[in-house]
Amino acid sequence: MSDITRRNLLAAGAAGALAATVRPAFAANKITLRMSTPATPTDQRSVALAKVFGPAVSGFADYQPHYNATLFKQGTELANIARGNLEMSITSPQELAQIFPDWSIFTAGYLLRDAEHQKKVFEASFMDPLKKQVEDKLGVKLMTVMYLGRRQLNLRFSKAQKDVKTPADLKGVKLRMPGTDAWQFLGRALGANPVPVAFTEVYTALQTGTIDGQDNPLPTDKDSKFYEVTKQICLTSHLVDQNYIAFSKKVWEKMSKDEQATVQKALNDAADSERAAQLKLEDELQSFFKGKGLDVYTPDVEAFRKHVQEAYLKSDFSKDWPKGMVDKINAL
Ligand code: KDO
Repeated sequence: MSDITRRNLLAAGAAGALAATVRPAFAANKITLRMSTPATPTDQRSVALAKVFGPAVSGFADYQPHYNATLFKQGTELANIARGNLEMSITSPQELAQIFPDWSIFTAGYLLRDAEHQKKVFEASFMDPLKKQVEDKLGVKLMTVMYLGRRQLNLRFSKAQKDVKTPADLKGVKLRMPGTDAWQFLGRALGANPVPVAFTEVYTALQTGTIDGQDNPLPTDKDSKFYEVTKQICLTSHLVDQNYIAFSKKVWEKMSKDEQATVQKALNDAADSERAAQLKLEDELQSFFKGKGLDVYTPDVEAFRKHVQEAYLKSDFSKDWPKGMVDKINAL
């Protein structure tokens, strides 16, 4: 993102945040909560929001999800919330890092250990200044953390064609990564040749061979049917991937205290149910993919960990990380 785009966005966010007026109690009209995501309607995050969040707030809000990036393109959702065009999205540290460089700490491979560690980190008090900065400067509240899962390599080659043991084996492999700098860097840190492609175009890019592979957690590989157009899953577990529910601060401030409490609880409940569902799927899916004829195997994960961690520590990204934060994260 250019400096000018970033500055315009921050100005829009700050102006939007000032404009709120509280809704009267017993307001007749429901609040419209449009949520835009590139995720499918059957993705566990979408399911939990539709089944747990939507009904819980239906007394005062009309939850309207838009899937498959049909309302806004992947990566433009935060800007649209800041400008007052959208109420909710499922955002990521990679998107936040484009605007706030210190968020890039959460885009680093092999930092978070698992789903529980991820939740503890999001709820830790050292996160307060980072969340506040997003609220004050962008007009976006980060409400809760959703577990997407451990990202794994998923390639068009069989293991016999390409046996990935260490980062050196990914040399020249055209690995699709989402289109931000932080994602592209992770692809390079893994040893591959990263290519940016929007999520909604990944299946076709795999099918036509525009890319050699992609990385996503196992539940996403199943839900988006990537197993139909690939031959192996290499279990690198290089990123314990997380998403945050982004919510318009302007809309939040229009709600009564009771409504705010209901929204917060409903999102926490949705995230808890989604996390349980996603962990269960991760446990079950290796055998599903094997049944579909894919090679599923574990490489030398320590070799990947070492390579990726060294790449981050030497990078410009780590210069922006808040002092002492890696140690605080590791200590949790
Ligand atoms: C992806 O584009 O690979 C990714 O998994 C990145 C995540 O941060 C998240 O945005 C997700 O896509 C989308 O919600 C689509 O499932």
